[in-house]
Amino acid sequence: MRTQVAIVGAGPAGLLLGQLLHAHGIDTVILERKDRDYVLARIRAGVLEQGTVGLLEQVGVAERLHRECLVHDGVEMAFGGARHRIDMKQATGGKSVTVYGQTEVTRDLMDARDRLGLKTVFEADDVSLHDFDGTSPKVRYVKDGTTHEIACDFIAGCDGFHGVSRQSVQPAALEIFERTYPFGWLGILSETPPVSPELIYVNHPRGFALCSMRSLTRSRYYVQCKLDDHVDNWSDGKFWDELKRRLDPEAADTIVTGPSIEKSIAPLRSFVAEPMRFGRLFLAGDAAHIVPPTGAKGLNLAASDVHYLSGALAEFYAEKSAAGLDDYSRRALARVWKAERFSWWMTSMLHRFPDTDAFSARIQLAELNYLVGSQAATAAMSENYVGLPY
Ligand code: RFL
Ligand code: PHB
Repeated sequence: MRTQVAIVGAGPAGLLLGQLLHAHGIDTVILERKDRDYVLARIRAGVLEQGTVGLLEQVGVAERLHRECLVHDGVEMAFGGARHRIDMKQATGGKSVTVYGQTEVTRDLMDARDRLGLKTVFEADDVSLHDFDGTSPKVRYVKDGTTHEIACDFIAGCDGFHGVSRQSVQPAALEIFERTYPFGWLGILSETPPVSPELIYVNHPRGFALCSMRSLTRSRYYVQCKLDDHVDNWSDGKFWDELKRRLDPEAADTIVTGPSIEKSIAPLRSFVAEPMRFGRLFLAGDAAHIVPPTGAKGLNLAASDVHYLSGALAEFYAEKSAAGLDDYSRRALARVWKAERFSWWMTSMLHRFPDTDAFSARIQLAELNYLVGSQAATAAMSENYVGLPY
């Protein structure tokens, strides 16, 4: 088999890259380790920047999004027993974010790929990357016990943090920047109306909490938990009790609880691997970098990476110029590091760390008071939250 760009991973990065390249007439094959239903069942991100929505519009897969999404012009920060609204739309001169689940984005992209008849191999085992130092890279995989080889011009490693692409690079060629956090997020999804029309980010002595949503009838809530905690320790009742204890009295009184339809624990990590290009292999999305979810940036960074990468590949094929490809890693990393900083800052301001003493707790409250009380601070947070320009 031959294709122009072999894409490893059918998450948002790989699927969106496939659509963007198709729009430029570039042929792709996507190899995905899991089956389709498994990929669609992963509950993850929920907040899209305008740039991400713009890319989905550009490739013609935003119709259902516009019908079903919720547009949010602000967020609330809760601390010291009260809630404070940040009017992001006002602070950014009219920008907002879109609440629409990653699951739905993935489904829309997969459906579009199917309609166009573009090739995706699900349950591709033992994917391996070869010869990306030269001009004729290859990707091998096993499907139903048979080994296949795809010859290609380029490989896009969109296979997430635990994928094979970054691991195929000589360790000496990579520089890793990493911070792990001493806590996780316990998240649940429930068929209940959201407690408030906008997201609530909570700093509380018992730990961080987040009230989010997927629709007007489906809520997503998180509480900070111990790193070694297990979902089996958390009955639905215990989760709701803990969440209520961290909310302001009004939210705690009005929240509608119900059975969870998903419950999981995610560790928090900041991670960047530099560079993002190795010969004819390009990394994009979580394969190259991880942010803690506090800033809602992971999926949006995957989208901005593939925006840069698709533009560079289109330029290569149309103009026989490698200038864009040569600049991909620098351009992508410049935006990645700003989102890393923002996500680290949100995480630091909102969570209880093992070494959060009385002084650090007061500093967090001062930071939050400054954030909600200063136009300059509100503007700085808002422009990052809605998404920095590409
Ligand atoms: P993905 O989504 O991990 O997809 C990678 C795909 O590659 C496949 N794969 C392989 N395929 C073939 N061969 C191999 N050897 C392979 N190894 C792996 C995998 O099966 C998978 O299908 O990476 P991608 O595309 O880069 O997308 C990144 C996003 O998924 C991620 O950054 C976000 O979910 C992060 N995130 C959030 N991002 C936001 O922008 N806004 C949010 O509100 C937000 N909330 C979150 C989040 C992540 C969370 N968790 C669970 C980590 C909330 C949570 C709780
Ligand atoms: C979510 O809805 O899952 C979500 C929203 C905002 C975040 C993280 C996760 O910062």
